[in-house]
Amino acid sequence: MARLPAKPTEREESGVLTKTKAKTKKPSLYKVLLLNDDYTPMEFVVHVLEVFFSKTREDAYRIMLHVHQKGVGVCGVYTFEVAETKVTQVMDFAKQHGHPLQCTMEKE
Ligand code: TYC
Repeated sequence: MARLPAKPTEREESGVLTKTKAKTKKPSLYKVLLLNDDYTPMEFVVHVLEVFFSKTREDAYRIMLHVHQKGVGVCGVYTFEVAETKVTQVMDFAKQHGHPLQCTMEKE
């Protein structure tokens, strides 16, 4: 009997209809890190965490204090382009306000 054309994922080989599943790859994830320094005001770092990383004031304060005490801390985990954008935004914002705050990213 006549059959409608196979959909893109279907193939007919020797009368057997095979369907290959489209392969998806999970994107690599990147941690965005804040580094401690002696000059950036604590309140500025809390503000950065609230505005650019959507943290509550409580979480922002906790992360800021962790960075202050340990030297480095994670602000969030994102795909490459989002992480890169956050780093650029934070670095530009800190520079605009004359603070030496450093923000980097590293593969998870
Ligand atoms: N160490 C800074 C101070 O005492 C505060 C600070 C916290 C700076 C976190 C940067 O990523 C940072 N004013």
